[in-house]
Amino acid sequence: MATNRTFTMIKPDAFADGNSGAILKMIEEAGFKIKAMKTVRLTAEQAGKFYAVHKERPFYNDLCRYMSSGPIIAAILEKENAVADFRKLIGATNPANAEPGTIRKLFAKSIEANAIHGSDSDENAEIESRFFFSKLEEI
Ligand code: IDP
Ligand code: MG
Repeated sequence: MATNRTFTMIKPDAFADGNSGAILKMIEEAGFKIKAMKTVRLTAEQAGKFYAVHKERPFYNDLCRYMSSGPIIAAILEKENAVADFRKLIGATNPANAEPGTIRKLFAKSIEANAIHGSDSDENAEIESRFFFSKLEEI
């Protein structure tokens, strides 16, 4: 996958609260192009696979429950320096530490229900995109 891409999910809390439109507007206004997007609901097992890297963390089971608690929006985004710029746009994992104006500062409820996901590397952006979208070559 091109390295000018990242992967995002609008998480169940933000989706349920009707914040998807406002969040997508911020993403587009920050210069990201939406290359692919869909609404899905993960099973707890699928959420567990997506977050397998956190398997040993104390919050893992809660995280899987939360991420499968309702629909999410999964999307592939394109922009120069996409991964780093998107992490900046979403803000710190814990909204208490997120910069003003970031998506998590505006919409996150807690360190767990933090509104949005952003890949942390080009490599993970590709792995995570393939988790949700097939035929990446055609996107
Ligand atoms: P990130 O989403 O900012 O990359 P990660 O450390 O990769 O943060 O954690 C993945 C997700 O797990 C977070 O976005 C959040 O939903 C949840 N999480 C992370 N740390 C905690 C915690 O200490 N308590 C509860 N949930 C957490
Ligand atoms: Mg992460």
